[in-house]
Amino acid sequence: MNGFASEFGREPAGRWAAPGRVNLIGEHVDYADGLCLPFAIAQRTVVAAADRDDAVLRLRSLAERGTVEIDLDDVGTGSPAGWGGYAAGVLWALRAAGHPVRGLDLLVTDTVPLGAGLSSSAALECATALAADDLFGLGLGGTPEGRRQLAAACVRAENEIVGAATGGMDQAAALLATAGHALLLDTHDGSTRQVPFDPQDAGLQVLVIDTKVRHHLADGRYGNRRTAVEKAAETLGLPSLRDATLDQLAALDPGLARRGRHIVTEIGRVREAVALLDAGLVTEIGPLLDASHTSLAEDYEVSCAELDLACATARAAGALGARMVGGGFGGSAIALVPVARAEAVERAVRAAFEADGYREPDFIDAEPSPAAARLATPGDSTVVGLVAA
Ligand code: GAF
Repeated sequence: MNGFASEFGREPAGRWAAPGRVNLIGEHVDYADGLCLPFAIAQRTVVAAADRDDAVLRLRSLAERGTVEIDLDDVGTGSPAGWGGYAAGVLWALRAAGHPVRGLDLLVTDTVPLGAGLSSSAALECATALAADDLFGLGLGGTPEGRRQLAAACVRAENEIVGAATGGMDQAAALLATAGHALLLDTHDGSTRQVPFDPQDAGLQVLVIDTKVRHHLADGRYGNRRTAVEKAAETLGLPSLRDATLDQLAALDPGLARRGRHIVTEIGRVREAVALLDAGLVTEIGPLLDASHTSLAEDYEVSCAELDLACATARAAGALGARMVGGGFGGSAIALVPVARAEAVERAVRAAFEADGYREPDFIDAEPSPAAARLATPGDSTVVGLVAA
């Protein structure tokens, strides 16, 4: 990575990259003991890093995120504010877990589009965690169990330092996914299983449609949904809504019942999708994606007009199924598209957005890719950017 030496006056000790993710299905259930099925994408956030003898974190970004410098002893809720909280929070959480972590000089290159619902924040956290793991000899990055501990530190950073009440799906995907698979994550016990998922092999493509509508997970709307489902579970006297029945939900006030219905039906759809993928029936998951979107839009109310338009247009132009991904209120949708129809779908979505006066969307071909790793050489080609539409 050029620029590290000019920023910090020395060479980096190495570079670490963590992927963004697309969640195939199982949205807004990772904080409700649910099941989700994300996969890592080829788009990555890269950090070049060198360790320091003191407890200072110096952070620079080649993208628009600016500069942060903080003593790790000063890291706390909301400090540092903004994007620096993700990286500083990870080092803070590792220290809090008893690991011998010191300061870092860190130069960040973002290639996961920011705020697009593809987990750019988790990518930054996980790349930082892996750099710290290597540079301070924590020995966690080499095993799934160790990576789970790194993921837990990343989640603490996001929950306690950044103040976003997110679940752990994104960090698990970034640290535990494998190429050619989706990661079945059971957030009840943190267990994972690699589920074969190779859209190309089935003549399909997972087309990401970035609406360019930006959102922030700490803006209150995401946390509000989490609070609602926790309240619903508490009202029913259940540890979570995971095993609630639709009959039980009917006893709740109608607003809470709708939120709960999303959780219960979405977990069911994940189970169905996994059964289809295990049986090699990738082309048959489309209706589950559509149903997931409807549930997120109507029961959970986390979609928006641009996401709804992207999904409806993609379906009409030949997608087998389409849904919003991530936290919602903007960001991206995915469409499962026969490769031969991909261009037509892109054209149709672009035209529909133009007709409605929306910003021009971006498109990415999302391929199930490997988890976070140290990069071997300066010219490593795993670093890719958003495909210009
Ligand atoms: C965001 C959160 F970070 C995840 O934990 C998850 O809840 C997701 O929204 C919705 O499924 O990406």
